[in-house]
Amino acid sequence: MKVSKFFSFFFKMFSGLLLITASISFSAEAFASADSYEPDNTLQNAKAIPLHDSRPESAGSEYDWIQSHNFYDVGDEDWVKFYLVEGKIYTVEVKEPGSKCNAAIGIYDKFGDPVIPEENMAFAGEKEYTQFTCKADGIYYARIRQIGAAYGEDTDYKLVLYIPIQGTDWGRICGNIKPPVPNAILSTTEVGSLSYNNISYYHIPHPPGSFILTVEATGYETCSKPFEINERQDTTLDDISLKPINNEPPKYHSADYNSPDYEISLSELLRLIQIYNEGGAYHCDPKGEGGYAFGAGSAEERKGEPHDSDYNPQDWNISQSELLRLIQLRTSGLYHSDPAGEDGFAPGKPKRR
Ligand SMILES: [Ca+2]
Ligand SMILES: [Ca+2]
Ligand SMILES: [Ca+2]
Ligand SMILES: [Ca+2]
Repeated sequence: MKVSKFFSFFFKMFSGLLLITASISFSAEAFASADSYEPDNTLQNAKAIPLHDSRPESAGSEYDWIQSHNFYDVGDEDWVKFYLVEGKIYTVEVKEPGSKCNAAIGIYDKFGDPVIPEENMAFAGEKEYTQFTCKADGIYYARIRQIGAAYGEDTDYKLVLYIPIQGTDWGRICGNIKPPVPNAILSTTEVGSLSYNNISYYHIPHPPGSFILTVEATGYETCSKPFEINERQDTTLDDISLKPINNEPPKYHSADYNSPDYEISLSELLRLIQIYNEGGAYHCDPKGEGGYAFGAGSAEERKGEPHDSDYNPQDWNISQSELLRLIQLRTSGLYHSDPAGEDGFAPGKPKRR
């Protein structure tokens, strides 16, 4: 049958990719260890970077949002994402580079199209930066890649995103988002930021005056909060409680584990394909990639939560149709939890009923 031929090709291709991935992570041990933001080699795997507060009094604080990266092995590149407000100037800077770090910085929109030409002015061991004016509110990406053949030792660098003309009268707004959600967009007319991982605390440099903070998160009603901030002051806002759309708290699919963000990345899909290719049987394993391991395991190892992809029937085995369902959720871009969905999920963004 044509369809099965297509899929055997498809799986062969992915098995090849898996081998490549496995060999990269193996040889990495001989060089340097991966930075804590890996895997982040694609736009889809980009990790959020909040806006750095460039005031001297914020230097060295826990929330200065300076990220430590490196180019740990051949082909490593680092993608970050951030929310920008129209008409403002932004800087992405690679600072304190190791002697072999020769970074180029590219800025991309959500479609992966370059916003400005890639910047590569400095030599190895020198800081690099790019500066640009944002043309429309939205999420943007930076790709930091190594020029030349050096990887591993001495390729480390620090990465910051900041507003270069941040006024001396700026203060900052801080507070908590409940529940903590990754990639929530926090924005005013002046400044925007993405919440980082599952940290509920936000901490954003902001000019003084009266503003409205808007919080948008997948699966939740958009929430607005007026506030006032005085010159050079820290203003702690009341907790922001996000209300689930249709009163159904969003739930992540267990395939969506690195990172959980209502998007099934290629590497997340590959993990399920890997289980399928190994025969489909799996069991719970807290130390296994994504919380599961190959093979039927013991009865004890099948007492935990089954994988969300194992639903038709739930038999501790991933069938081809169950795998196809995950491909469908991935192809739609975002997915969401939906009790009416065949597997408790549905493609696309949640809609109000
Ligand atoms: Ca890296
Ligand atoms: Ca990387
Ligand atoms: Ca994901
Ligand atoms: Ca099954």
